[in-house]
Amino acid sequence: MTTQFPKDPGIAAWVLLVLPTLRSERPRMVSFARPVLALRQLAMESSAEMRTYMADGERRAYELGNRGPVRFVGNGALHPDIVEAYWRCGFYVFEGVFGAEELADIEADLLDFRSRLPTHRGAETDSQGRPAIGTGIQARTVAWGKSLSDPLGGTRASHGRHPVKMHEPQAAADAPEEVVYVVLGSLQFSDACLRAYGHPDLLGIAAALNGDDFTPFNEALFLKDPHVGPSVAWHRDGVTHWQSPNWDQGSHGFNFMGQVFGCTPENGVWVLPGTHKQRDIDIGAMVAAAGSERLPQAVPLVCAPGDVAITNRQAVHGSFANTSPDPRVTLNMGFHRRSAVLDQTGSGIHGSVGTLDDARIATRSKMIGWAIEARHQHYPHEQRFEYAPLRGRHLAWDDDARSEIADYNLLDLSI
Ligand SMILES: O=C(O)CCC(=O)C(=O)O
Repeated sequence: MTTQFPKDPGIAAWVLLVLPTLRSERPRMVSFARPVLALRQLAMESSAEMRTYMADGERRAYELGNRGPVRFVGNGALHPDIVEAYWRCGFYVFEGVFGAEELADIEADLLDFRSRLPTHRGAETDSQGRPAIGTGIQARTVAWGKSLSDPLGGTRASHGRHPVKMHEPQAAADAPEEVVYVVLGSLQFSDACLRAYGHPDLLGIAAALNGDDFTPFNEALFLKDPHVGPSVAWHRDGVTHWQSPNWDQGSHGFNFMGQVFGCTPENGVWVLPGTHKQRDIDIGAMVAAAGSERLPQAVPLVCAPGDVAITNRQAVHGSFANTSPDPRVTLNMGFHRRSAVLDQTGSGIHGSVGTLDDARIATRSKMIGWAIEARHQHYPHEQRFEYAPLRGRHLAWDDDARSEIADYNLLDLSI
């Protein structure tokens, strides 16, 4: 049996089971009951504490010894120092993965991408009157949040995995009411993102860490625009294997986080090193013990343009609202071990609820083949990655493939 893009049988279940919980993701409204002066003082105090926290976190991040260029040793294995540092910390910063040519390609493509976003929540057209990104797509794509808000913390969204609301700084009076901060299923909207997904070093790392038969998870663009980008409250990503008898530190896979403009403590993701090794964690209790959402041992991902961080999905992580003048655009690309996914029930956080059987995995994994081919067309002299599950099979990247990938993220392998 083959599973087809995009009409997965699980869509009905997704609409029934998951949509209602998404609708309940209403941000809690900030109370304006306190006197304005008191609010201002609070903001100033917290910004001074925040600056100290960020400086301390950045210093600790550089002390971890988990950054450097991609290095392979014989037979496609990742350099043992990288493997050790990744498993010790739960993240690693690969420096300089995207070179200047590729970064220019991605930036140009993303300019076009942004011009195709809907004009406001619910709009079906972009500012030029064209059908906007996400129009006609059944899967979740464009997510909106209020400027500098925390859309997820303290809500039931995504199985309640963001238990604590982050501080919501006051946005400027002329800030937009709402901004796009995530676009899911991004490979169907951006050829440059598809080409980046086929990067041989990234796929080589996925094979080295998750096995040659690794599978996709999902892909997304995180947009943290200067002075308005919302936060993503502390959470860990996995929902399926916490109680599995053979659970380990890699059971819920990892996300690559490719940085187009780099990222800083102010606009980037923060990680609590080592938490990917812990089965049980109470984020609410950690925040209560810290007295604020500034978790004391957390460190920021600090990246230059072209760096790609890898973050274990089991590690506690999150990002603060972006009050800085610097934009962040992250290409998220997640991968799993096949054994962690096979015959599990999709969580519905990404993609439809349904059994992640061989057929669904095979269909979803075709994105890797198309990405390798799309990349080869653009960078013909680069050694292309050979993806073991598709060995001997050629997937043409052409107009037929392009129409086939509409709604591909209904099949995301979400565990
Ligand atoms: O990019 C961010 O701000 C958050 C990313 C994240 O939480 C994730 O990839 O799970």
